[in-house]
Amino acid sequence: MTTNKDPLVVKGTLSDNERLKAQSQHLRGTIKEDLDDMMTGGFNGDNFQLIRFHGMYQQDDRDLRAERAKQKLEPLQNLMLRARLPGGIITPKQWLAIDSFAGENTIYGSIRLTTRQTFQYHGVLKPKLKAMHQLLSKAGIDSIATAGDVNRNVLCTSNPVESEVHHQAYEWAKKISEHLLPKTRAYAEIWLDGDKIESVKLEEEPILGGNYLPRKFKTAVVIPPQNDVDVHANDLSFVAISENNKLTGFNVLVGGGLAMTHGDKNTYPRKASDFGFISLDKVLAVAEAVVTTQRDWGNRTERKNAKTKYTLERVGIDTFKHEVERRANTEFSASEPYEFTARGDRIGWVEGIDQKFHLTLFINSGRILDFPDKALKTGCVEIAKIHPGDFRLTANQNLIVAGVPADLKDQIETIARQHGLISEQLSVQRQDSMACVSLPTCPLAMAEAERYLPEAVTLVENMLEQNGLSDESIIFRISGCPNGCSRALLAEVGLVGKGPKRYNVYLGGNRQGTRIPKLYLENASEQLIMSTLDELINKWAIERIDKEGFGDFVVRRKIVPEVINSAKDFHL
Ligand code: SRM
Ligand code: SF4
Repeated sequence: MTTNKDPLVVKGTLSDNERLKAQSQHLRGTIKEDLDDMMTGGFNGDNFQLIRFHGMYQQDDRDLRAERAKQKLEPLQNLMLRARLPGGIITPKQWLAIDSFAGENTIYGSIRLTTRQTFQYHGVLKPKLKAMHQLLSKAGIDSIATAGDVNRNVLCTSNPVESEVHHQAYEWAKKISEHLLPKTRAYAEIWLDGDKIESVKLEEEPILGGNYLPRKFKTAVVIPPQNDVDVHANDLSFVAISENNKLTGFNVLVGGGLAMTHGDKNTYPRKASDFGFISLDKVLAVAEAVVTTQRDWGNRTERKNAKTKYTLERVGIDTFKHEVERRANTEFSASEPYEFTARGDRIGWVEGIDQKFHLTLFINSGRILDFPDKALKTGCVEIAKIHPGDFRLTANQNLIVAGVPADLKDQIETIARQHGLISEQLSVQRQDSMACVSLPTCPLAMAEAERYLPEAVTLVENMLEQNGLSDESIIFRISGCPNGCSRALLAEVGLVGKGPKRYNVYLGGNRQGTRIPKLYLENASEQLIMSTLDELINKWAIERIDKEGFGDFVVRRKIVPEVINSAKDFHL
């Protein structure tokens, strides 16, 4: 534990979130009482923030705001729920339970797969919240710590093919998730009618601390050569190192993160720093040490600078690393070699080493709903009814039907086709494109993302086709604001919302997800963006060397300067 005298603790007035966490009685606040307040569809005072630690965000439909205001109605308050699914794996039985709530019980009726391998319900009304948590709990699912200043849903490469290492790595993702969870019984008490404990003062949070973390914290387990989880978006990543199909340990990466504020040079995306290799017996101790070091040294006065990436820049990478070694009672050895080659999912069927088959379904922006032309939600239910394996949610917002025995393969494929879950027309460009939720539900959105993506991708597809590059793709991502939830700041072309129909355009990330892109167009209209991309794609088609990716091309040709140390050169 550090003390106030520790020179590495940022002095100053604590942010208001610190007060509310301290006064929350271990995340209880008055959420329970608030549930009975039917004067509002939302939560009052501090509870608005505290419900996030329980996996919920208060929202309203921004498309309807102006009209309701005209009618002198308050915004239609509702809740978004984000579940906790370490590694994104669930059983068909769980899928059926999830589905049974989404339909009639939510305003939007969808199951939304997220960029962090879980699902969200949008538009749950307050009176339905408790029933929702109880239904999920019965299915073995909770939403503890999927938001708020805690360690969030732990990612794990959703690779069902090299299944021996996958299984071992996935077990670690689950263990890390459990180890770093808040210990408070608040969730069980409020949502599951769990017994109230005698004195919350006695409840301890040995890892997260009474005031929890200074800011959200994200962890991933990755199995090279895939980088589907985008390690550089995470505060802490474990890179699986294996020998003869047996996991031997992990390289540890610390301090990645993507969010920034437009024009604020004190905020920037950052690649994670390599700390070195650890053996398996040290995983939990190192995870805990990274979290507690960030807990004690992270900036609690300025939330914009509170994430691990800023702590690392402020105290120095070596200082942070040595503190982790001290706390974990270990030393990192030199990192083991590994290479990332791709980030996308392998859409379609692949055969695993266990003679089982795995079908990756491309889900446009992760939105599972019965659309007029394709009943995706019903299709998933029909598959779940007969599927003996499991489902895997990917960090690219897709869904894997994993572990299908050979004799069920045709039947599952037929259902998927009948419901529009498989399409012959799916280009590699669409597979490699991604958007965050944005409007209408996200309160922070500045421009469209999910709703603009299909049209934007069609334009990019046409440009590729006109240049004889139909089999090629560009990692193309749209985020509705600079928080970058679709990881646009690790894309080869990243659009980041600036205002209605206006985006900043970042170029020069690479296909492996190991380079931050650079600002190329500021506050550009959709038209300007597309005409600029048209010119650049043409140049790329003519001047590329071998199979050079678009991001590598724009950096080599100095169309944008390479971002090497983003703390210094991202904004220049
Ligand atoms: Fe995110 C906030 C959606 C992945 C960085 N994110 C939000 C909120 C909750 C808006 C809010 O605070 O009220 C969005 C809800 C929209 C909605 O209506 O659903 C939201 N984020 C999402 C999801 C659903 C996007 C998606 O299309 O899939 C992803 C849910 C992940 C999950 O299951 O946990 C999602 N968010 C990300 C990622 C990508 C990642 O983690 O791999 C990032 C960038 C990586 C990073 O953290 O640096 C990301 N979201 C943020 C931030 C900026 C944090 C920061 O460092 O400043 C915010 C705003 C905040 O925390 O203050 C934010
Ligand atoms: Fe909302 Fe911005 Fe995240 Fe998109 S990037 S979901 S607009 S917070």
